[in-house]
Amino acid sequence: MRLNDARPFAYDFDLDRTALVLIDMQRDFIEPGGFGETLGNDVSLLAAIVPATQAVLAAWRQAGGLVVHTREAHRPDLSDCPPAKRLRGAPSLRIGDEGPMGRILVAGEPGNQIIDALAPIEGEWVIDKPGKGAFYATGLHERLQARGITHLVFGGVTTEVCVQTSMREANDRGYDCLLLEDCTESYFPQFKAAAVEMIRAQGAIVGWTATGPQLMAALT
Ligand code: C5J
Repeated sequence: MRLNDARPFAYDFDLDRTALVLIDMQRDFIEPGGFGETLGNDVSLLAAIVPATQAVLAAWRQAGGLVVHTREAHRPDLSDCPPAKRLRGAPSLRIGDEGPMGRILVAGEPGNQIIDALAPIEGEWVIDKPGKGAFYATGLHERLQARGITHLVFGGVTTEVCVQTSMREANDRGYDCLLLEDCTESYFPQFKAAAVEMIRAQGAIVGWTATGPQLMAALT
């Protein structure tokens, strides 16, 4: 398959060797009362990408492609949360604290679930990651290798933090990565714009960018 409208140039992919990776579309970031809001952010900005992401997810499922969902999640004893991560800054609630949706960024808590609109279905992978990147301490690379995956199409939040970190990790491991611009968002629009630009700069130094409708057109 060829996505002619991708930037900075066409993106070729084989559906059997490509996974759609949705980063951290969990209640902690997208709904009020979670980690995103404790940091002082307006979470409604992130909720705006849900319809576009739902459309791509439906088309990808229809085409039969592999779907990977990630969640930023720590063990309940926080043994995988470095103090440097937990204690930095002055959020109103820290990782592990009890919030309106349960303990912040802790696996199994209500706030840690993928939002209902994008809930994983049988056969899709759900990767809990203690870091910002999807490849740190998750075994994701080994699973993708075993499945023969060479290309990754990314959406999710936030663009400049967990999405960009995951794309850079993937790029260094040899994957050809594409970011769906309308399926990713930041609490800071200027950070999203900069991240999108830097990903595709210098001849796709981190990867390609395109929109959900452009990808869906290539799938048909
Ligand atoms: C952040 C994420 N921003 N999923 N996490 O802390 O981007």
